[in-house]
Amino acid sequence: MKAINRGVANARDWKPAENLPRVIDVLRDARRVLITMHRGPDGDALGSSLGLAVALREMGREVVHYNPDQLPYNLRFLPGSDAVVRTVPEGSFDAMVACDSGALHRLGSDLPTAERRGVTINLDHHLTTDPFGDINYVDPAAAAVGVLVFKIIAGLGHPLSANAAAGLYASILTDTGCFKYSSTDPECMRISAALLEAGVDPWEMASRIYESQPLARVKLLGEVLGTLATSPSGKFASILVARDMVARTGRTDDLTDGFINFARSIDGVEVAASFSEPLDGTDAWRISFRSRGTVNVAAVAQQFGGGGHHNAAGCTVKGDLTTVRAAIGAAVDAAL
Ligand SMILES: [Mn+2]
Repeated sequence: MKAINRGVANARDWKPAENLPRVIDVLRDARRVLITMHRGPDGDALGSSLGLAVALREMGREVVHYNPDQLPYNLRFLPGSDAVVRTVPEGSFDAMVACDSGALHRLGSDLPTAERRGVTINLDHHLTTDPFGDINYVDPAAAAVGVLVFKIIAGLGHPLSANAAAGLYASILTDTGCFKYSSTDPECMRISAALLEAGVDPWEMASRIYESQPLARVKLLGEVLGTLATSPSGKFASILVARDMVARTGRTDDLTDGFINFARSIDGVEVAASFSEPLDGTDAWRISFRSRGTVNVAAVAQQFGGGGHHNAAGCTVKGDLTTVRAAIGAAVDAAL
C-alpha cells in the first residue's frame, strides 16, 4: 500500500499526467535553463536535478545549476556535481526548474526575480508542496523526483546517457531507502532497470553513497545514539544532535543524514524524531521525523509549520530543548 495523500485533508489533485507534457513543451523551446533544488540537498534533490542538468546540456542547452550549500560528501562523485554553482550569474533564463523543493523559499536566497527566471517549473512529489510554479508537475505517487525527470528526458526524445542515469539512480536509490520504503513500486523498479541498461553500476553507486563514510561520521553516530530516548509506550524514540558533538567532528558538512533511521529501526517504535541543535547559536531547532507507516508525520510536522511525506517529514521550532521536546512529544503522542 502506497502512501498517497493518506491523512492529509483536502489533498490537491496534482494531475501529473496533464502537467508532464507542459514541462516537456517548455524545456523543448528553452535555451537557457536555471536548475535548482532545496537547500541542504539530499540524494533525490541533487540526483534528480543532476540527471536533468546533464541531459539538457547534452541537448545543447545552456544550464546553470544552482545550490548555495555544500553538497553531501557522498554525492559529489555524481557526474555534473562539479558544475553546481553557489551563486546565480547575471542574465535571464527561459525556464527555472525546482527539484524536490516543496516551497520556493527552500531554494536559496540568490534566486532571480520572477521576470528573470522565465517559466517556473516545480518538480516534486511531496504531499505538502506549495504550488509555486507556473507549471507544477507534482506526483505524490512517484517514489522520487528522479522518476519525474526520467519521464521528462524520455518525453524530450533524448537517449539516456550513463552520466544522466547516474543522477537519476542516486535519486531513486536514496529516496526509497535502497528500495526498502513503501514508496518503492513497480514503476521505480522498471525505471531503475532502464538506468542499469544505460550504464549505471549498482554496487559502485551503493558503495560510494553508503559505504564510503568518513570515520568522523561513525564516531558522531556513536555519540548521537548515546542520547537515544524512548517514550513509556516504546512507540516514540528520539535522538539529539548537539552542537558540541558536531563541532568535535571538525567538519563543516552535515554527517548526520540517516542517523534517525536507527531510532525508527527499534522493535516497537512507530515514530522517530531527531532534534538538531542550530549551529548558528539561535534557538531554532531542526526536527526530522520518520514513521514506520501508522502515523502520518507530515501532518505532525505541519502543526509546526513544516511538511514532508507520510513517513518522512521535518520542521523548525524555536525554543529551549526541554520545551521543544515536550511540544513535539505531545504532538506525536496525539497522533499515535
Ligand atoms: Mn524526494
